[in-house]
Amino acid sequence: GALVGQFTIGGMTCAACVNSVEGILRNLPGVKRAVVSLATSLGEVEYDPTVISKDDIVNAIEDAGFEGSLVQ
Ligand code: 9UX
Repeated sequence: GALVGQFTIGGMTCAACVNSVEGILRNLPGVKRAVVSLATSLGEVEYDPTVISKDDIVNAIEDAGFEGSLVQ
């Protein structure tokens, strides 16, 4: 089944950054839901682990120009 991962997303400075990161995450294959907060620099992503990994999600955040890391 789907898992939920929490990620820190550094480098977001305005609401458009949030929309951009959410759009990137939601367009990834295997991602079902993504919610990003500017106030906390956190993103919550519901994903299918048979399609995409946590590392893939971190890499997508990085490729978009932000600093992504996994929250344990
Ligand atoms: Mo706002 Mo974010 O002008 O990459 S869109 S800083």
